Amino acid sequence: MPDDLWGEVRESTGGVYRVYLDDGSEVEAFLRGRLKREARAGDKVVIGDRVRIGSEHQGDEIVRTIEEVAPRRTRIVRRSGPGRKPKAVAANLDRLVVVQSLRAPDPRLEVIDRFLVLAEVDEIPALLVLNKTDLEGAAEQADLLEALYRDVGYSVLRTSPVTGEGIPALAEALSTGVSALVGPSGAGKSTLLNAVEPGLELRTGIVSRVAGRGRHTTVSSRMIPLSGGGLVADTPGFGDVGLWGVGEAELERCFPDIARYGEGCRFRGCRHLEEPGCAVKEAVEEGWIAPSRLASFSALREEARADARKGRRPGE
Ligand SMILES: Nc1nc2c(ncn2[C@@H]2O[C@H](COP(=O)(O)OP(=O)(O)O)[C@@H](O)[C@H]2O)c(=O)[nH]1
Ligand SMILES: [Mg+2]
Ligand SMILES: [Zn+2]
Repeated sequence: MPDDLWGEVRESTGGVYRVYLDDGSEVEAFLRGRLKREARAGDKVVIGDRVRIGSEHQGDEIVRTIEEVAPRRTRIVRRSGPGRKPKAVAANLDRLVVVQSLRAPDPRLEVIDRFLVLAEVDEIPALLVLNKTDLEGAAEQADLLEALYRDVGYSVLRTSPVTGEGIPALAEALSTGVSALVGPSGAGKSTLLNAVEPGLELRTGIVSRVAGRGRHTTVSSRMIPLSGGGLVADTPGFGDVGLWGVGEAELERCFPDIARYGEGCRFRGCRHLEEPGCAVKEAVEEGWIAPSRLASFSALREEARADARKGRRPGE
């Protein structure tokens, strides 16, 4: 085997990495040296990373190690608490699917906006999935949300694993590249994946969350290949990624609707609060921007400012 092989990390469990090599074969590899020290410091090799694999004969065995990590095209990061360094959970994603239920639990616009910001900050295309269309009152909710987010510029899908609505369309959307489903717990992410890929049998509902928290459970992240094409990143870290704060300077471009009108404000650096000649405020009053979007933007900006005051570096 030549010494210089590149591949993609498809699974990571307690220091063992399953790597899918460019020649189509799969190997298990470990970290050592500098990469191992960096991993201990929180700078992990994650699923989706492109890595160079070296191999060494030890007796009869071939030991493979990750020698190098290619620069990431995109990455999803998560903060575990105030002041903590953001940690990558997945790299080189092509698409973020933001899943929100229309009922049970009811949708929260600020939560949707946070997940969309997560996609925008790393320039990962986002798709909004409105799930549980089978529940009572869901249709009215869906009409409102779909209009709101289509106007901003996002693709929106309505789904229900119960009736099968939107499942072929979701499979089609996932059929190229690497996607990740994000969104609040209970929105139906695992149920949707099970519907797209029968036989996958991801655990769903509250029971699995409790079981997954067991102290001795080995936490693993993996990429699931779909039979219709495409891969889906499945990592336990996605549940709370939405809480990650984005720096104030980056925030406006993460709200395409606000950024679009913000160029027309009289003052540069307008915060779209009470400044005269604010084109964003005007657009909200005239119905071009949803009030909820400006509210989310303002809330996230306040968070970013509070973080900056605490001396925490915005972003990564
Ligand atoms: N009525 C209804 N229930 C759903 C739908 N999708 C998921 N659920 C239920 O919602 C709960 C949470 O789903 P789950 O997939 O575990 O959510 P996750 O936390 O986002 O992975 C489970 O009890 C599912 O059976 C749907 O479209 N309609
Ligand atoms: Mg789940
Ligand atoms: Zn303004």
